[in-house]
Amino acid sequence: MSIHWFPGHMAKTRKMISESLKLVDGVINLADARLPASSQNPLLYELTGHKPTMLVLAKADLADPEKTRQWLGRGDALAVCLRDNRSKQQLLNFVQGSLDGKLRKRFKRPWRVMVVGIPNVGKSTLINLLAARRSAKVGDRPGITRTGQWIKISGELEMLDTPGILWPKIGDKSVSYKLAAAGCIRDEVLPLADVAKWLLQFLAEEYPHTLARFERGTLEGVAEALGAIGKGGSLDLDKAAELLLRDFRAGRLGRITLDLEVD
Ligand SMILES: Nc1nc2c(ncn2[C@@H]2O[C@H](COP(=O)(O)OP(=O)(O)OP(=O)(O)O)[C@@H](O)[C@H]2O)c(=O)[nH]1
Ligand SMILES: [Mg+2]
Repeated sequence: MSIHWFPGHMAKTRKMISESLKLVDGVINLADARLPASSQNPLLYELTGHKPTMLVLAKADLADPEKTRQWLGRGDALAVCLRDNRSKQQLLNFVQGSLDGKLRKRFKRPWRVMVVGIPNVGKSTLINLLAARRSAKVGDRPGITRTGQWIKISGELEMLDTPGILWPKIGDKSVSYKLAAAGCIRDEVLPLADVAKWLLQFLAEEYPHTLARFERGTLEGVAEALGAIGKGGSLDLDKAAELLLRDFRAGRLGRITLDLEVD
């Protein structure tokens, strides 16, 4: 199976990112701490590779802290919870430490940083946190930001919010399931029951304690436990999948990282 998921606005965004690169001093590549590898878009590295690029992992509050520590040990990156105000100073320090102040002084203008990443990782939330106001629209599903938007953070820093993009063809089946489980691919693209079954199998292997309340760790067990009952009293597995994924995305199953390999 491979997902062809590159709607028109993503192609337009790719062009917009390329054209905006000459205006910026650096790029924040925002990934999801639950998917430190799978949420890094190879296409974005291709586009922005020649600019100073800072890797930030958002949603660290939802990820397995031990796994996050391992990923951070691999190189220069910052993991944060963007819903926590204390992340603001950490982010500002990280950006400042990564950019070359010479350029800014020479042109006597604020630093300009572009924020890129796959859909729903928190790009607009990051910008709102730094700006300390709700300048960019955010939402808990992919595809909220539709066009580029410059936002003034301070007299010294401006940021370009961009719509999330995926890469045209996701070949690896487990990467597709991971992205879908984390809410980075629209729920209509893959059958939710398949995504939920993949998640249940992963959890049974890696985080079995999170399934204790679901008998047998099956989707049927989830339907029974969460009361997903359809007409005539039969189990509604689509509803069960939706409820399971909602709980996973909100962190109600615990702190879980879906990418395991650290090489
Ligand atoms: N728990 C948690 N939720 C977060 C964090 N960062 C963002 N979110 C939530 O993730 C969802 C998506 O946030 P957005 O800022 O709209 O994501 P985006 O990357 O701009 O998404 P697109 O514009 O669709 O590409 C929202 O519901 C945010 O509240 C975080 O660090 N932790
Ligand atoms: Mg956005």
